[in-house]
Amino acid sequence: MSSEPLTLISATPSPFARMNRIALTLKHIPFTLQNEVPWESATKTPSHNPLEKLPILLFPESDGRPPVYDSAHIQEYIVQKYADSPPKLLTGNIDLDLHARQIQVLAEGLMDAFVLGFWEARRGEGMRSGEWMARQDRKIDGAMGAFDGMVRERRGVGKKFLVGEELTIADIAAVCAVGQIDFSGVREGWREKYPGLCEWWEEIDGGEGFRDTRPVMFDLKEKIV
Ligand SMILES: N[C@@H](CCC(=O)N[C@@H](CS)C(=O)NCC(=O)O)C(=O)O
Repeated sequence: MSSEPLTLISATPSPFARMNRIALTLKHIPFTLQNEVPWESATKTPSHNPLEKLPILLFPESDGRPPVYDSAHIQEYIVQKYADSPPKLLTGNIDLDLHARQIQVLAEGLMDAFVLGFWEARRGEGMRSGEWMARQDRKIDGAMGAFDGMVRERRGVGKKFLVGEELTIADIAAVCAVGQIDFSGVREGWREKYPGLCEWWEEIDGGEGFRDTRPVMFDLKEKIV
């Protein structure tokens, strides 16, 4: 195995890639960040992932190992491979970890709905489907409500994190999903609607690994290719 660093193909606003960036940073795993715009013709994304999506984790060329794609799949690799580098990011209890991964699934569903709604909104007048956008909105609102409920329940029993006693992939995923909603401005007033979720999110989002990975918009120069 090579001692060269891993490469993460990422996009500056991507909440999916942000989950992996946070895990790599917290575990002090050296990696090179390769920022791309996956929607444009110059992107290298399709040469590593037939689904043309990022994040993608690349091993050094000399390793000959194929790329790893899908944020949850990458997160699993990071957690398992670097289990000896704290923080662990899972509890080691099968039922609690099932719950942590479930929260990660929920967060990714919110992010997917956000991306689908974002592109639908950019379609020309008359091309846009109100029903499709409403469907995505429902998913976003459903997930936000669910996160709020979880945070209230956990705080009610004096717990800081969503699962177990320490930060896990569940907290990372939920913070990235809520961060995407906040950053994009698609839900004005969410902070007032969910004050507990907002307070919880702000606290974790202000920590190491989170502060320096907050989303930054890129310039979309091309019509989607
Ligand atoms: N399920 C994927 C979703 C990743 C995703 O949607 N990434 C966006 C960037 S934020 C992308 O690359 N989209 C390009 C496309 O859908 O063609 C994951 O969790 O990694």
